Amino acid sequence: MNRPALLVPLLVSIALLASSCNEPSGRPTLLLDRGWEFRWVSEGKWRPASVPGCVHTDLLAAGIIGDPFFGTNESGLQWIENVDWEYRTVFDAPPEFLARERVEIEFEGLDTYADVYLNGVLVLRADNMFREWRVPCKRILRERGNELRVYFHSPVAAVEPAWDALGCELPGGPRVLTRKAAYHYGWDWAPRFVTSGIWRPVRLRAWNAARIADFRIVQKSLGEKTAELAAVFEVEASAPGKAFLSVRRDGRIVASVFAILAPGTNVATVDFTIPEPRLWWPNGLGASELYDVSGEIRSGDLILDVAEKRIGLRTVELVRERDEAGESFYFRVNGVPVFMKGANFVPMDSFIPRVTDDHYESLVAAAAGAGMNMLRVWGGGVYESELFYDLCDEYGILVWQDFMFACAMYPGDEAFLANVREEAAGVVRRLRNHPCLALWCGNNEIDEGWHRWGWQRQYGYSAADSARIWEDYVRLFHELLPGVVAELDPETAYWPSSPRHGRGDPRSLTEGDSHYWGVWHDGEPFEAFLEKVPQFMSEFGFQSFPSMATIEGFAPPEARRIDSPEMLAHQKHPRGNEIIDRYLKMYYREPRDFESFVYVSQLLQAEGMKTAIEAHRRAKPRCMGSLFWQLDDCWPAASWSSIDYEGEPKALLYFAADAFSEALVSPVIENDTVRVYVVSDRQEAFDARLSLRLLDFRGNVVWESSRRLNIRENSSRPVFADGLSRVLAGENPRRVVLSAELFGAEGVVSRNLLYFAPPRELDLPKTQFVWTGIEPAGRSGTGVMIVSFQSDVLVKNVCLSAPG
Ligand code: BMA
Repeated sequence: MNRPALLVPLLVSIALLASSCNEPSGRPTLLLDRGWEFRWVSEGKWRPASVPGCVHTDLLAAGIIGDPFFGTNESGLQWIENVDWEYRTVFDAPPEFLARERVEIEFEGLDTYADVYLNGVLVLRADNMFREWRVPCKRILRERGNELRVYFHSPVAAVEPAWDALGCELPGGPRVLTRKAAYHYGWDWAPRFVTSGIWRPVRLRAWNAARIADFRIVQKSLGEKTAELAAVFEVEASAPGKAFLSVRRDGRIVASVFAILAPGTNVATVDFTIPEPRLWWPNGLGASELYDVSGEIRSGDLILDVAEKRIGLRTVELVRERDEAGESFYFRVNGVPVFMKGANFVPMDSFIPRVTDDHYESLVAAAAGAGMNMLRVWGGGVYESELFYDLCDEYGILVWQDFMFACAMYPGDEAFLANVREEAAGVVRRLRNHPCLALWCGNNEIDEGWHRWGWQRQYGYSAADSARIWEDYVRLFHELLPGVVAELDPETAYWPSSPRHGRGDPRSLTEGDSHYWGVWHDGEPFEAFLEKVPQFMSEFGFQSFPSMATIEGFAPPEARRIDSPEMLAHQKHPRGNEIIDRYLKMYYREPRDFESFVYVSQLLQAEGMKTAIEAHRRAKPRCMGSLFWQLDDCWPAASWSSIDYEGEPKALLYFAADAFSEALVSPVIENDTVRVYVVSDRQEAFDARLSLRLLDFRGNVVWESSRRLNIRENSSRPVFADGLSRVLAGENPRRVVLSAELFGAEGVVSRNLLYFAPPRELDLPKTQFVWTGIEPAGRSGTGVMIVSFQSDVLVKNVCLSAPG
C-alpha cells in the first residue's frame, strides 16, 4: 500500500517526463501525446504525427498532400482510405507506475479498425470509433523504451469480405458494417474523407487497491427547499478491502459511507442533499446553475481515486399525449412547457481532432447568442467531446442526442449488436450526468427511409429479406438501445427515430417530430412552411453559399464562379445549385455577379428559414419546437448551415436570432388579412406597447398605430388583424413595408418587417448611403468600432463585415 509521502515525488517526476496531468486522486496519469510517428505501411517511411489526430492532417502537416479542402483536391485523396496506416511512439513508464498493482492504457477513441501492440505484444483489437478502450498492460510494461504501436486497417477494405458475404445489400452501403462517423463517407454537405487515426487522447494510468470506474449523481427528488441526491459509485477493486466513499461539494465533504469491497466491480450509493437548490434553466428562462460535486475513495488517509462532475438540478420530460391534433411532442423543463429553438449540429470538421476548444466555445456561444435552447447532435456524426456538452451545460442549451445511425439499414448479427451495446452503454454512462441532456434518439430518418424511400423496391428485396432487415431494425432501435437507456439512464426519454413519420404521411404533421423537406427537396415555395406546421419540427432547411472570404480560401480567383470545377466540388447536393437557382428566381432578381449571387443565396436562405421559424412559433402551443438544418459545417462549402466552416455567420444566423427572440412580434398575411402575432416564451406576463407603421421606401409614414398590450406568459396570439387592402391604404404594395415593433419596459423587445411583394418585385429606390466608423474614445486599438449609417431611402439587408 502506498503512503501519502510517495505522492509528492511521484507528481514531480511525471511532470518532468511527459505532458502528464496528475489528477488530485493519487492515480498517476501520463498523457501519451508525444513522440508519435506514422507511416503508410506499404511505403514504410516514418514521419512525425499528432495524437490526437488523423492520417489526413498528418499527411498535410508532413507536406505529402495538399489541403484536402482546397480546390478539387478531395478527389485526388481517395487512395488514403484504401491503404493501411501505422502509428507508433516510445515512452518511459515512471517507476511509480510500475509500482502500482494495475497499469492500464486508456484510449478515448481509435478510428477505427486498430490493432494495438505494446512492446510487440498484441493487446487490443479495436473495431468501433465510438468506444473507449482500457487495456491492462502491467505485465508488458517496462521502465524505459516502451513501444506503443497502433496498426490501422483500411476501413474500406476491412469490411469487403463481410459485405460480400451479406445475403443482400443494405441501403447505406458497406459503411453500415463499420461503427465510424457516417459523414466521413460523404454526405450531401460533406466531402468523402474516410480517415483513420488516434482521434482522441491516450493515457497511461495506474492504480492500487481500487479505482472509481464510474461516478453518477442521481436526482431522487427536487423540491424548493432541498434536492435529494444519490452519488452512485462504481468501484473496481483489485482485492477484498475496506474503503471510505465520500462526496464533496465545493471542496467540503458532505456525506460518506464505509464500504466493504470485493474483488471486481462494486456499486455503492452515498445519499446527500443540496439545500435551497438553484435550478438549471435552459437559455432564456433563467440561469443555468451548475454545482461541482466530486466523489472520492479513501483507504485510511490515502486517497485512492477521485471523480468529478458538474451537475445541474432540473427535470426534463418529453411529453407525448394524445391531443386534439394527434399526439403531442414537447419538452417540459422544471414543470414548464418549453418551446425548443435551435438547430441540428454536425461535426465541425471532417478531421475532428483539429477542432480547438475555442472553436467549440465560439460555436456554442453563437447558438446561445442567437437565442437557441436546443441542439440536436445528429446521428451521422459522432458523440461529441466532453467539452461540447460542458459548454451546452453552461450556456443552457439542451441536447437532443441521436445514437450514431443515419439514413441506412444496419446489420443485426450478434457481433454487431454486442459492439453497439458496448458503444451505447459507454456513451450513456459518459453523458447521463450532463444537465443539458434532454433526449436519446435511436437514429436519423431510418424509419422514414424504410417506409417511404422505396428501398425495398430499389434493392429488390424478397418478402423474407424485408422481414429480416426490419426485424434487425426492431432489435436495434426498439429493443437494444431503449434497453440500454432504461437500464443506465432511466430519467431521460428515448425516441426510436427522428422523424416519427416521413413527409408525405399526413401524420407527420400531427404526431411526434417532423422533418419537413417539401421546401428544398420537393421544390415547394417558402410559403408552404405556413401550412406545414407539425407538433415539433426537428429538421427543415435551405442551402446557401458561405461568405466570400470563406470561398476565397478554397477557390483561386479564376474559379470564383458557380460552375467552376472547384465550386462544383464544394456543392455536395446533386441538385443543389439548380434548386438554389430555382428559388432565387422565385424571389429575387438575377444577381449581377458571383459575389452578389453568394450574398443573395444567404438572404434567400435566411428569409425562408425566418418564414418557417415564425410560423412554428406562432403555432405554439400546438407546435413546440423549431430546429433548423443545420447549425454548422464540417468544411467550407455550399450547405444548409447558419455558420460556415470558418466561423463566419451567414445571414440566417442574424435572422434566426431575431426569429428566436424570447418575445417575438410576427406579422403575416393570412388569406388577405394582415395579422400581427405576439409570441412570448417568458414565464411571466408583461406589459408592452405594439407600434405598427406603414412606411414607404423613402421613410414617409403612411399610417401608424400604437396599442398597449398585456402579453400573457408562454403564449402566442394575434394582437392585430385587418384586411390587406385597408392595411395598404391605397399604396403600391411594391413600395411599402409594414414595420412592427414591440416595446417592453426595457425598450424594444422585438422588431419585424412585412413586405407585400417578393424582393424581386420591390420597387427599391437607388440607395446612396454614407457611413462612418469611429473608434470610441479610450478604446483605440481594441478592435471596437462604432459604425453609423445614414440614408434617405430604405436600404434592405445591409451586411457589414470587416476583413480578418
Ligand atoms: C436531412 C438530414 C441529413 C441531410 C439533410 C439535407 O434529412 O438528416 O441527412 O444532410 O436532410 O438533405
